[in-house]
Amino acid sequence: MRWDIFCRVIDNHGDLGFCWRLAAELATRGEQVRLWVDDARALAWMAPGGAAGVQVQAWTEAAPDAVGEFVIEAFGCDPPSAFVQAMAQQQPPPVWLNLEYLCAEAYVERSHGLPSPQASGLVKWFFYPGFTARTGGLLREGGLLQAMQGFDGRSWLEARGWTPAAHERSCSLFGYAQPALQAWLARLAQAPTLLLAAPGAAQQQLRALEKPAGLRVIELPWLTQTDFDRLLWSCDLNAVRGEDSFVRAQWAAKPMLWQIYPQRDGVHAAKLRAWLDLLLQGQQTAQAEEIRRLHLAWNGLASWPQALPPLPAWQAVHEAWRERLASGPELVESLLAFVAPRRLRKTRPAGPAGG
Ligand code: TRH
Repeated sequence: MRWDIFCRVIDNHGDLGFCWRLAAELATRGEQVRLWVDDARALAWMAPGGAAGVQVQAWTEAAPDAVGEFVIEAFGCDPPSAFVQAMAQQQPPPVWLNLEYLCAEAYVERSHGLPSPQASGLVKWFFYPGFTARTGGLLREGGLLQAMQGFDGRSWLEARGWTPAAHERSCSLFGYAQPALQAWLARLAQAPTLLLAAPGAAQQQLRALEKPAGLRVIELPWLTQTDFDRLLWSCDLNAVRGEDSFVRAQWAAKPMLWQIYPQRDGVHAAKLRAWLDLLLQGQQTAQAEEIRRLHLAWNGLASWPQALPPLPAWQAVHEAWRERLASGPELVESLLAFVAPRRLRKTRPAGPAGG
């Protein structure tokens, strides 16, 4: 089947990073994908080899020569109107999905799979990724968990010259600039640590900060998505951000800190708490509270604890969480199951209703 995926790069790299993974995974399962994107530059480092079955197309307002059986607009990005007109003229019309941002809040279960009738006569379906059985789930490529199991992280780091000394632990950092960074460096330096700083705002901020004794910093270049995953598998601790690296760190199941994308109206605080509630559900231990507090501190929502939770206990929380996630829905499988029965429906007659 042919899929058209639309992606607008709003800022940073998560919009394209997620859409690329989705496109590549659909193609791995034999689907043909056109990825329409308004700024594909980051693919040069994220996915320099491309993927068989995925065609990257520059976003255009021109009418398309053809429309696929399935159309995904990522994160409500509004496909061009000429494309939507072409969709409305196709019989049967394509199944059109708005694939939303990842969020752990309860509204996601209520909204997942709802139809939104459009003025064009088409129906747009809301499709939500998520962490629970009543959502679309998370992207998890076939073989991902097995690939991690046999992976020798130390050799991988060594081969790149990012070797932690025998007494050092390793921590990756991919983040936005933020006031809490200095406090995090102080907590990290309580034990000898090699900090592997990914490019971007946090790496730049780091340059100007005082490095406590016990902390060694290496600045990384942009890695391919595949290598970025391997970095997360290899480190003892991962600090990630946004949406896609956040998901990948959960699959890596090492102790992790999530820097949520900060929103001006502050709604990100509730989103962070909703995820922490799921992660720590049923865990009454002191470590669970420490993990919660650390996340709140990292996101500027609480004061800092004196020290980090012991890494083995922290890791056990994430291993248990990964197991729960792995028994839940996988995003591409959910998508395929969702669109199949909707494909042969006719458009509703064009009417005045908008949506
Ligand atoms: O870059 P992000 O902050 O992206 C997003 C966007 O800001 C988006 O608008 C916002 O809504 C969303 O966050 C919540 O973080 P994210 O989502 O982790 O995306 C980064 C991508 O870059 C991800 O696909 C991993 C990839 N990456 C690499 O491939 N190599 C690298 O070296 C690094 C550091 C990242």
